[in-house]
Amino acid sequence: LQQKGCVIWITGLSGSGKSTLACALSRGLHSRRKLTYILDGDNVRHGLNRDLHFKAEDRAENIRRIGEVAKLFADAGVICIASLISPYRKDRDACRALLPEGDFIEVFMDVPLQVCEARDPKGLYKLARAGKIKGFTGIDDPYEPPLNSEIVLQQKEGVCVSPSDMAETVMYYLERK
Ligand code: GGZ
Repeated sequence: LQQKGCVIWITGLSGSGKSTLACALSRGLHSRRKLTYILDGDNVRHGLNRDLHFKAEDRAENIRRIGEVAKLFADAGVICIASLISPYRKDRDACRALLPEGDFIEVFMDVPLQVCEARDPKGLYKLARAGKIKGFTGIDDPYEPPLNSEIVLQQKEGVCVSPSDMAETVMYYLERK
């Protein structure tokens, strides 16, 4: 295997495009003959993390476990793509601290709440606004935006950047390193 492992940590609100970017990035890296693995919060919550809910301690534990698993993949030489809201800075930084300097690449999906809410692909914002989901990130639970992420992908209202273009931005960063 001719590659070095690392963790690409995609953070952002629900509906900001984390999973879509993870898939596009994984596809792009495969076509460059790189081995990747996606750890998606929503999926991992069906298995390894099915005992966890959305209160702050549970999110912290969700993030911690995904960080530890991502580190194992990186140790094995895989480019591990973690996509989860990971709303708290402290928890993301703890995952960063598990890896050697430079091996944790944080990608911030900087998409305004209004845009995510307008997309509402699963109708969850609507439920949260109606009070049917409590503690929804961005509505009645906090999201702490990264201050020093390696990559910021901005999606302004009305301007659309394609997932493959976003994936290119990340791959360009990886190639330069
Ligand atoms: C935020 C929630 C919530 C609450 C369910 N708050 O966009 P989705 O639907 O498909 O992905 C979201 C997912 C969030 O799981 P994560 O593991 O990424 O979150 S965290 O990093 O904060 O632990 C969303 C859905 O679960 N979802 N309830 N209350 N998102």
